Amino acid sequence: MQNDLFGTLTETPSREEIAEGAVLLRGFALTEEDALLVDIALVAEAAPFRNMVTPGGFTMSVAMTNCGRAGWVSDRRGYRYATDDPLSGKPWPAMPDSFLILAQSAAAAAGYPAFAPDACLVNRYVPGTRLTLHQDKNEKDFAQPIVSVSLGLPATFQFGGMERTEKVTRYRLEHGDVVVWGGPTRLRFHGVLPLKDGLHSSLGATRINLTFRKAM
Ligand code: MD6
Ligand code: FE
Repeated sequence: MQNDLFGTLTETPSREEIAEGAVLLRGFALTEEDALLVDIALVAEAAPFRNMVTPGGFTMSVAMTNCGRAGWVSDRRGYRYATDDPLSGKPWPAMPDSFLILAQSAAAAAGYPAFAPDACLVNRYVPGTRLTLHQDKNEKDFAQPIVSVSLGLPATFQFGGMERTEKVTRYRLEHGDVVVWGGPTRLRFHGVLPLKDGLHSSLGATRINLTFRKAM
């Protein structure tokens, strides 16, 4: 904790290596919070949040949208990246500068200086929403890391191994925390436990996660 001139208590950003190639930057996004929230609202206006269907026919509890050249989509045909939003048939909204600058500076702080994301998946959780264990493997280039930004209500993030059955470590991710994740951990299983009830001062009963990838 830091106490600035105005007596405001702020968390000092910290850097914690949670595995080889994976770094947790607590509070890293806090200074950009206002710009990020404005830009999330603009993205969601152009490409509304929707609950996608898995190839197995289940409706996901996480509501999603995308910005950038490529957007992650799921339907009965499978998981993939697409340049157009299937709801509108138009390209996804451009990646806002605030998003790109944050993603690149977080990647650099974690030891990935050349991160060039072309996709940002925006996930929206409400209490009860969860994301089951999965690997992020629809991207072309696993040499590039993923940058994941947490906003709003806290969540319990599960970080597992290369097999679904391996034991998981749990991390509490709070408003402003950023996880950068690449190298030997790029394909580790991970998920989010059901979101607990609560009210966040800027986002109410919501958690928003931004995940940046080089997809195409
Ligand atoms: C979430 N995140 O935190 C979901 N994937 O809401 C992810 O699925 C994720 O945080 C790959 C790397 C980092 C992540
Ligand atoms: Fe993921």
